[in-house]
Amino acid sequence: MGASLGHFNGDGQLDAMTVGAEGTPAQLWLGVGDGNFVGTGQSFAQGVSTIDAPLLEDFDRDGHLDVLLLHRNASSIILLGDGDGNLTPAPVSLSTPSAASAATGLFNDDLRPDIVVLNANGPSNLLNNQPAESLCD
Ligand SMILES: [Ca+2]
Ligand SMILES: [Ca+2]
Repeated sequence: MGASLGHFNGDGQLDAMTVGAEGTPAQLWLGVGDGNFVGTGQSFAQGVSTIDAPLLEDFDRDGHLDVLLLHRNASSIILLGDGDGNLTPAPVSLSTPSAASAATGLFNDDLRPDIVVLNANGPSNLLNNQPAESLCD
């Protein structure tokens, strides 16, 4: 469970990506600037146990913020932002069967944000962000 703040549309107001308790979907809320947020009506990954607050990064480097939803006992997903407050699941499947946590950063010199997954039952692994918008071990 958790929430992460970022700019998902171009209005300059902070928005919030939230994940709830197990069985509830992840949702994007657009900030209106007075402390309130309006739901976009989009929901993702309902029924899947999401471990952490969403990780926000521009994974495909198109200038629009994207989301990693890290799942335990399931494949994690990346949602690609379009800069207008819409998110679309990326056509990649991230196998994270024993994930406990994750972080994103530039782990090699290609300037594409990678993901390191900390596993509960084994060594950590690095998902290297490859040019074709795919992440692989
Ligand atoms: Ca906004
Ligand atoms: Ca992006």
